[in-house]
Amino acid sequence: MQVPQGLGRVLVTIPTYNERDNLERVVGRVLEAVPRVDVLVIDDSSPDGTGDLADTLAAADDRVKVLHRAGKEGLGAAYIAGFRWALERGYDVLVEMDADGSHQPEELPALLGALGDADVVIGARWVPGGRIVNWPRSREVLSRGANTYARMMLGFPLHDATGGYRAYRATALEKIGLDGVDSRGYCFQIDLAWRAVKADLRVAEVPITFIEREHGNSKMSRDIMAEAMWKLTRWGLAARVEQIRGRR
Ligand SMILES: Nc1nc2c(ncn2[C@@H]2O[C@H](COP(=O)(O)OP(=O)(O)OP(=O)(O)O)[C@@H](O)[C@H]2O)c(=O)[nH]1
Ligand SMILES: [Mg+2]
Repeated sequence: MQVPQGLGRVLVTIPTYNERDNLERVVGRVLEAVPRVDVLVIDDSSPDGTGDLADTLAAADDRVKVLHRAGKEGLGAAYIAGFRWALERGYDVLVEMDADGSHQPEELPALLGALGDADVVIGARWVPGGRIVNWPRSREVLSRGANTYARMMLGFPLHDATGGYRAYRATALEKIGLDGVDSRGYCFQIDLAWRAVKADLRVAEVPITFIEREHGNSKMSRDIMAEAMWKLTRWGLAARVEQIRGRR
């Protein structure tokens, strides 16, 4: 698919924590897939030196930028910092992508293409055409379960609200407003999807092939799951209460 001409300046944001073995490859693939984008690595002072590697990549290619953060504060906080950085610098489109190779840079044109008639595009696994490679059954059950729960609680039509391969128009992020977003783990993805739906933005899902990481460690944890369950329940109940109030 062709990347629409009118999209403006595109920034691909890649949060990293200990991704030394993955970073160079993913950045190279992004720049090859869509040469006209910039890439922002958001590193939380990875002990394995990912931040230094990012600096080396930035020194070699103007399109690569680095945001160093003082310590590990979770994916959500890293993305918020990256989005603010990008909005301050006038980027028109912001993409989220993991560093671990799970999200295929070669599918970026499809995500950007779908922004032609959407404000937010989610690369989705749990839609026709979506695929998963190398996930244990337990991870699949967890992800499908979280998404079913999200649909049930929030009543929105999305199939992969936890997915972290996305493209946002800057105007969409401005409308959503980043103040007050405090979700840290996967819940950050659901949080922004939910805010986008509530703000009447056009949210589209395009099928992607998600490939489990080969190098490095997962940051998935019990805390991250607990946060998602608790917040989903709270948001769902708040939406019901609002609905009931509106009906009176
Ligand atoms: N800056 C920053 N990046 C993070 C943090 N936690 C995770 N990341 C990055 O966010 C992306 C997604 O994290 P992953 O560890 O792949 O999480 P996951 O997809 O649940 O786990 P896997 O199953 O191993 O892929 C990766 O690029 C991580 O390096 C964090 O606290 N700060
Ligand atoms: Mg991953």
